[in-house]
Amino acid sequence: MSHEVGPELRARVEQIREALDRGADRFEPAVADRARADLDRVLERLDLGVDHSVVALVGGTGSGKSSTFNALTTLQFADVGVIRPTTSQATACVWGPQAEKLLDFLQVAKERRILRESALTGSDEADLHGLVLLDLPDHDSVATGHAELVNRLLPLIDLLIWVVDPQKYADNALHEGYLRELQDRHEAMLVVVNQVDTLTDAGKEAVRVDVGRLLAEDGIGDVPVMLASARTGDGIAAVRDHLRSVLRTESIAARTARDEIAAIARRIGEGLGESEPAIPAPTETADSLAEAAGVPAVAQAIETAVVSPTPVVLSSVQRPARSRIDAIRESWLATTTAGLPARWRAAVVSSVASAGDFFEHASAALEGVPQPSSRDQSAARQRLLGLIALIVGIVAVVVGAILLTQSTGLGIGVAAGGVLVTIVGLVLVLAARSRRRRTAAERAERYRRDVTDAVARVVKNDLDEPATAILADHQSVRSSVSGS
Ligand SMILES: Nc1nc2c(ncn2[C@@H]2O[C@H](COP(=O)(O)OP(=O)(O)OP(=O)(O)O)[C@@H](O)[C@H]2O)c(=O)[nH]1
Ligand SMILES: [Mg+2]
Repeated sequence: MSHEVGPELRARVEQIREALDRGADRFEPAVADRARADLDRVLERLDLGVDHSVVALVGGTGSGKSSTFNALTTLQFADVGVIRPTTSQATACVWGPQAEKLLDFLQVAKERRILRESALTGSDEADLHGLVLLDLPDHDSVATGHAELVNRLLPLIDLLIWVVDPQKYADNALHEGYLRELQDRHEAMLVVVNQVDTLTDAGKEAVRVDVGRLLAEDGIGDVPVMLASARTGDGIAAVRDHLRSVLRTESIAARTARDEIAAIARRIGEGLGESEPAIPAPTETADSLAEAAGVPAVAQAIETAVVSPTPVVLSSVQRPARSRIDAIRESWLATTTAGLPARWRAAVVSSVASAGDFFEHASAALEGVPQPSSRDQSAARQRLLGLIALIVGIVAVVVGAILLTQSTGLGIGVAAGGVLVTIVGLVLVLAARSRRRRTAAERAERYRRDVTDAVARVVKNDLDEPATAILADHQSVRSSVSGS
């Protein structure tokens, strides 16, 4: 195998476990419990090691499984005998890292294990790194006395090599009962017709065709057939090539674990939203609240009052209607929980301030903003000054006019002065007016802003922050579960 996937899959299991912990009761307890149990099972599988590919030699007694095992391993480890059946317990050869747990699980006796690729043996075996080759007892012995082994082995088999003998393959039922379970996985099978040294060239071809026919009759005609002789070594290299090709893909155990993890993640994912809903901007909500409390009207009244040259008494801000504040909170919740599954929605709802508390806090914030003064004192002073100047100026003009009719030389001067003072007075009055307008607009605006800020703080504390924490959990859980 090109790289070890065991640690990667283990990390993925941990990642999902942490997501379950973090999501806690926001997952359906039954779903979470099942996921945890499934993850435990995957871990057990991973504990066996998934970075080995398991290849088993099976077949009728005397077909040459043990001989083929020895030819493939270039060791004389498996017993080859004349007394049938010879092999009564499984024998294993391991290339690369030890596979002790796996072999324990398969109940291969310690003394029936051999490590092929080690520091001492040459690197010519490195191409089979990660392979576990098993020599099994014959079909009949397996069927009668090794049911447990078969049950444990079948899900772990990456390649099943049927070793058949050219004389007996037809009655050696290629379709033995326990092998039938593997029929869905044609790609994981190979038929080796052994002992071809006993055949003529024509005989070899005839056997190949006949075995192919039998396989086709069984509906597994795509299973490759190879001819070999464990005795002469003929065709063994081709079998080894096939083993190498098996090693190029992930082991079935790894793929199964990966599929199981994906299925677990998918089931958990059903309890999550596809994304996190966007929380409305606090100022937006604050604006709605201010509006519900009649703040725009109050601001308008402030503006009108300040603009007015005569004093106006402002009415104080009214408490908003509870129903309107509740409605704003509800609509905020609807937006903030949109698309979330029920449990996450409930988590958001219970994290935020209750309707009663929110109403109290929002009302207090509204009432807490002081209303500005409705008078602009300096503009009033300026206006008064202007009015006095106007009166003085007009009086001067009148006096000047009277003096003029009496041909007094002073008349021109007084009248001219009067006009000047009148103009100054007019300018002062007009300037005072525009100053009041400016002040009015500023005060109304500041009041609106202060109210919005105060209410926005309530929205942030009561709604925004608690909900943000839940949505952050959701996001983190979601990305852990999806493995991104
Ligand atoms: N001529 C010839 N004989 C072979 C070949 N392979 C194995 N044999 C002989 O066939 C007999 C059985 O070989 P084994 O390897 O023990 O067969 P097995 O399938 O392991 O048999 P069991 O363990 O009883 O199931 C032995 O006498 C081998 O010497 C071969 O390629 N050519
Ligand atoms: Mg044998």
